[in-house]
Amino acid sequence: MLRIWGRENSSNVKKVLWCAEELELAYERIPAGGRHGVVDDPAYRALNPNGLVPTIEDDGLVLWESNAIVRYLAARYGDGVLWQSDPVRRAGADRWMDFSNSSLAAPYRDLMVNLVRSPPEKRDMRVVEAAVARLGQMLGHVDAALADQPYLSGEALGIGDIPAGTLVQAWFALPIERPELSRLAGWFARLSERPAYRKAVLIPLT
Ligand SMILES: N[C@@H](CCC(=O)N[C@@H](CS)C(=O)NCC(=O)O)C(=O)O
Repeated sequence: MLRIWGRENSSNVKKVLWCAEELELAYERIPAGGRHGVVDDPAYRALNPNGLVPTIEDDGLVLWESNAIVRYLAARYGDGVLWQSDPVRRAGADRWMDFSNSSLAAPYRDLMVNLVRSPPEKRDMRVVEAAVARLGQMLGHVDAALADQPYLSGEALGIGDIPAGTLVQAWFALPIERPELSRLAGWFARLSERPAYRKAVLIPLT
């Protein structure tokens, strides 16, 4: 059975759990990272030398890096569902996975560290302000892409929606001022109707 190591409040772990839920895969989740520890155990380091989560083991394959895991699970178990075999359609979705890592993840992390994981007296509000501005600007690109299609992956949910869809939860949940991005809000509403998203992603931010 698929095994997934990681704490459920990690955005990178959520991507993998959401993907597994969408594909209706049977899996075992082993809590790891944060207060659970485990990631510094030699046995875990042998699986993932970075000591980060998530890591998976599936049918003898050990894999880390959340986006690579999502691609693997979708390609192996979700052809025609989350995975598009047509290279052109897949590239259109795949691009948003890299965009999420390169442009959304850093300001998202700044918001989480300051507004969720730090007590008020330890928050750096200048960092928060810059992160809100940067994330708003970058999510503007997502909003624009959704003018022509209901999902970042095209007409249906796919790999391209998973990383950005995971991070956008915080954008709508945190007490910040948001620019009006109606297509982004519509996409988030569509995601929020999905049982897999509700189970893996729409849990309290901690
Ligand atoms: N690029 C990696 C980043 C992994 C990562 O930074 N994971 C964080 C949680 S989101 C982590 O393991 N933090 C240490 C911990 O939880 O103990 C991925 O996408 O999998």
